[in-house]
Amino acid sequence: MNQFLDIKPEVKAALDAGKPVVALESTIISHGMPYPQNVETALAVEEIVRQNGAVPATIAIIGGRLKAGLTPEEIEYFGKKGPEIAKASRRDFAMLCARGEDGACTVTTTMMIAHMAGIQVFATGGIGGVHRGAETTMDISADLEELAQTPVMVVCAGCKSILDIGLTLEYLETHGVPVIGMGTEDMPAFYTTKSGFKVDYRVDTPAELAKFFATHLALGMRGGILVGNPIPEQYSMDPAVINPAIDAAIAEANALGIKGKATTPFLLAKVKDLTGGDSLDSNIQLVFNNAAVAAKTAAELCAL
Ligand code: PSU
Ligand code: MN
Repeated sequence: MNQFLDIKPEVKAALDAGKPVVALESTIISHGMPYPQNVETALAVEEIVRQNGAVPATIAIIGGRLKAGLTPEEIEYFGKKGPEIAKASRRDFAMLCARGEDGACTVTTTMMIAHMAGIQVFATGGIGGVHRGAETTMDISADLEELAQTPVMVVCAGCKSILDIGLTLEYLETHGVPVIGMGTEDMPAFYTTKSGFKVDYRVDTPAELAKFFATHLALGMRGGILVGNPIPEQYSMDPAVINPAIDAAIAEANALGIKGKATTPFLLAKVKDLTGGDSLDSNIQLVFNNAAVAAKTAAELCAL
C-alpha cells in the first residue's frame, strides 16, 4: 500500500470483503458550500450512501496523509475551516504530503486517492471542465485529464454552464472518456436536466451501468468514465433564473481579473449569492441523488 495512504478501518474492511464502497470529495465541503450546510450535507451524503448499500469514503489530505475515509470530526474540521484549506489538485499532491499540510480534494485528487485505495465508484456534484473563453485563457480543469488516465467511475450531475459544456464534451471525446447518461440522452447541466448536448450512451439502471464499467475495466481501459445523472425534476432550476446569474458571475470574474484555481470557487459562490440561496438547495439535492445512484451501482459491481 502507498506509504502516504490511510484507509479508514471501516472502508478497509469493506474493500477486503469485496463489499461496495463509494468515494466522496472534500472540495465540495470546504470550497463548494458555506458552513454549516457543507458539514450537514457531507454527513447526510454519507448516510445516503449507507442506505443504498455501500460504505462511504470521504476523501481528503490531512497533515500530509492521504485519507480514504474521514471521521465525522474530520468532516466537521474541513467544513469549519472552509476555504482556508488549500484546494488540492494533482500538481499540489506531493508538496502537501512533503510539508504535512491539509488539502481539500477536487474530483482530480479524489480519483487519485480512490484508485490508490481500490475504490472504483465516486459520487460528486459537478466536475470541472473547459472554461468559457478557454481559447484565450487555456483554463481547462485537471479533472478532465484525470478522467483520461485514472479508472474510476465519476457520477455527477453534469457540469455547470460556468463552463463551456460543448468544449468539455469535445475534450473528453478526444481523451477517450465515455460519457454516460443515467436515464437520459442529454448531458445534464447541473442545475438543469438538459444542456442541449448529447451524452455518448444512455443507460437506465445501476445494473446496466455496473456491467458497462466492469467491461471497461476488464478491457484494461486506462481512464475513467463520466456519468451524467440529471438533477431530480422537482429540484431543477429555471434556466431563465440560473443562466443570467451564471453570465453575471462570469462577467464579474473577468472584470476583477480572477484567474487560475480561484476561478471555479469564485463563480460558484457568486452564482449562489445571485440566486439567493435557491441554487444551494438544488446543489444539495443533486449530490444526494448522485450518492444514491453511485451506491447502487457500486453494489451491482460487487454482485457481478
Ligand atoms: N463544480 C461544481 N462544484 C464544485 C466543483 C466544481 O459545481 O465543488 C469543484 C470540484 O472539486 C472540482 C473542482 O473538481 O471544483 C474543479 O476546480 P477547477 O475548475 O479549478 O479545476
Ligand atoms: Mn482552472
